[in-house]
Amino acid sequence: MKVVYTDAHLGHNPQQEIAESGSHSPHEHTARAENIRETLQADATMQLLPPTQWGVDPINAVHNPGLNNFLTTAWNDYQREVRPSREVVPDFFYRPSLRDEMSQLAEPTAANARLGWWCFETTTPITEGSYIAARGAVDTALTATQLVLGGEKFAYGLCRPPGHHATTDLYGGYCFFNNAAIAAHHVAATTGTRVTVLDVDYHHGNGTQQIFYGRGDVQYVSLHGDPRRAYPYITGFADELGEGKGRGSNTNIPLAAKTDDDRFLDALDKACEAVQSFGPSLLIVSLGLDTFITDPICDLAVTRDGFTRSGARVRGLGLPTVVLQEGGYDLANLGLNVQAWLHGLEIS
Ligand code: OKP
Ligand code: ZN
Repeated sequence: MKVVYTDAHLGHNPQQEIAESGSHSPHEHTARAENIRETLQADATMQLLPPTQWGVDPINAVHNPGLNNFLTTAWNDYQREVRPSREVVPDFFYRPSLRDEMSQLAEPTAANARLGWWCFETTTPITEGSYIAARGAVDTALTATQLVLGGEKFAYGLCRPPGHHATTDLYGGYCFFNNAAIAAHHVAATTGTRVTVLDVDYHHGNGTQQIFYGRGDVQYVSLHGDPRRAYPYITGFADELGEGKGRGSNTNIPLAAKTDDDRFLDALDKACEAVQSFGPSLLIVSLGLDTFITDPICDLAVTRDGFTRSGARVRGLGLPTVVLQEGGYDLANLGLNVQAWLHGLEIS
């Protein structure tokens, strides 16, 4: 299988994560992607190649162009205008109800205010090279997608930072640009055919759901920790089915804590049935390995064998498939888990 990778991700190099009323070393860090790269590089069935450059148009086709515009200079603006800091995190969030009964504002001009305008939470620091890294992840997703459009049955994009929490207007949840949504829109827009994003990360892809919620040409199907207990809390409920033209093209399958291989595969069966009835021409998998039994921030109980079985189940759909990296935080097992999933897809 072709594996798209760029070392541009190394530029996004946070050393802290502000969460749970404190600060700790970040769960989402450079070693994650390096561990995956090393494992796949040592695998004779995998061929690494760099992404090509796609520019900002595919990003601005999905996101508010103001988001890219902001991220381009956010780190530098903050250094100059607020204070020198290797990592930049908002300390004020614009919430529209602050101005209930009043007209809503346009984007503010102060660097600190713009941070809280474009970001929804505190765990996604901007470092000096974060923008370059985020662009590299989008290029990686689009290059892997192009390989599949060009006739490869499967391709894997080693995207870092991940993408599925980024909405039309907002970054957060370790995500700047929604790599999978940008790839899915690119396929729908350039081929005129239906596309599905199947999201098997532990966390609900609130961004991907939001971006396609009103569209009938891109389906979103997700398995995830029940938002009654799991981040991002505000989306991922089973009754969110899409709206307008998108009615029926959104499927959420929330999972109980300690869900094991057999129960996860049962849920994946249901997800695959939804994919089959939508009838896409191409599948994009948002691949998170944070459903793993020893993941440090999640509470499911999927094993490596469960990942191989998951890949094999997705192979059973018989669709050209682009696999894009999202989460997974058990560093010692991450590369091996990605490899197991991809072997299930390609070899089983
Ligand atoms: C990104 B991906 C909860 C902290 C949550 C953000 C998690 C982002 C996960 N106390 N921090 O979906 O793996
Ligand atoms: Zn996740």
